Amino acid sequence: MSYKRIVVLTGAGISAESGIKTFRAEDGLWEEHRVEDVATPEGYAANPVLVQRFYNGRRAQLLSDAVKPNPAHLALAKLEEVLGDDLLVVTQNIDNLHEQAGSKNVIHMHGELLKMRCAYTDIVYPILGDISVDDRCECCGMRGALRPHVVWFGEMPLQMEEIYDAIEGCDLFLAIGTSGNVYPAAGFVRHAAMSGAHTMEINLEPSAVESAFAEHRYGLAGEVVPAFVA
Ligand code: BJW
Repeated sequence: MSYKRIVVLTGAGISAESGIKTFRAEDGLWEEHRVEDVATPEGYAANPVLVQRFYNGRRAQLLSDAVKPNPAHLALAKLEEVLGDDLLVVTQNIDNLHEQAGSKNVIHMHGELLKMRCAYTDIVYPILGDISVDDRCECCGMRGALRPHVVWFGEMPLQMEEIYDAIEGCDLFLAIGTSGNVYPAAGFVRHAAMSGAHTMEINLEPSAVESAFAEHRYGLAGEVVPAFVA
């Protein structure tokens, strides 16, 4: 690997072989729900019980023994052992499979499933079980204040300044397992290319922004990523 500073953007496709459904496949994560109902602040305000149940179910799945990091997560963790802080993983995923694989330099731009946040104070807490709308928040004592620590449509993704700084300083921008439908993440490739980085997409199929990438490798992330970083 001749690249010195790498930013890897990961999406749901990297966790698919670990048994976590992607969003936009036919049997995807939103199959039984309208996106507006479970992934917007308006949907949460209208039916917090439904939204908490949706995330409680995904949390239980992540914590089950069946879900483990796959060779793509492991290969990126191994690459970090070589590059240290010069490898940054920016993930849109709210699972913790990169961390389980051993990656340390990870930004969760769409939040984390194993955290909750007080809607009034923005204090973030770790969580290993269900959240209920009846739970009292530790910091403000209010019932119903605790919401999933995730970024819904219309909300600002997290750590954007750090992400853009890293993209501007990288010589390789690699996107893995993301459909390129959701912004600002889908726009990172253009930013990286304009900043002079080589850009590569690894995905099952061409993404919505595939024409912005200089290089493409199509196939299962669990096979293509280890082969690429080896
Ligand atoms: C495999 C594989 C295998 C399968 N191997 N590959 C009009 C134009 C532009 C933007 C907008 C617009 N109207 C509104 C917007 C903004 C909006 C947006 O983008 N909307 C679009 C629908 C158009 N964005 C926002 O609102 C964001 N906020 C924002 O923009 O704030 C303002 C701002 C602007 C500029 C700078 C900074 C801020 C917030 C977006 C929040 C997204 N939240 C979600 C839910 C998170 C919580 C949760 O998990 O429940 O994030 S939505 C969902 O989509 C989730 C994902 O992270 C995200 C992306 O999905 P991803 O990862 O790409 O998954 P899939 O399923 O789409 O694709 C998987 C891919 O993997 C596929 O291609 C498969 O082929 C592939 N694959 N198996 C390799 N084994």
